[in-house]
Amino acid sequence: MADNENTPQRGVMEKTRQKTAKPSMYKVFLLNDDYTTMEFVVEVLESIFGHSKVQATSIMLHVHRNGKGLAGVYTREIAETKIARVHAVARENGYPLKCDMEKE
Ligand code: TYC
Repeated sequence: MADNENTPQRGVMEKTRQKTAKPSMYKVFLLNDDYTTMEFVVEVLESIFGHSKVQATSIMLHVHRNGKGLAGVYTREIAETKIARVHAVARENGYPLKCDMEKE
């Protein structure tokens, strides 16, 4: 009895540690194609991934030359939403631009 009254904090500590576990992170990649314009890819990297014009141009050229490039790293839900936005804006503009994601 006395022992129980003196140690209620243990369970609280364990639960707190479980809830602060870091979420898995996902890399979002942009894929090259022959039809999407360089200007459009730069706009996507600025508007959806928050890169500066200089960063966006550098990433776009990397994708153009290497086939694939890292646009950003996010939690699963944010990564999925960014990919859906890229695909939606690309289709609206008649481009085949594609993204994929990979668990870090
Ligand atoms: N290869 C495209 C062109 O020459 C440009 C491009 C770059 C397309 C990056 C997609 O993810 C991409 N117009």
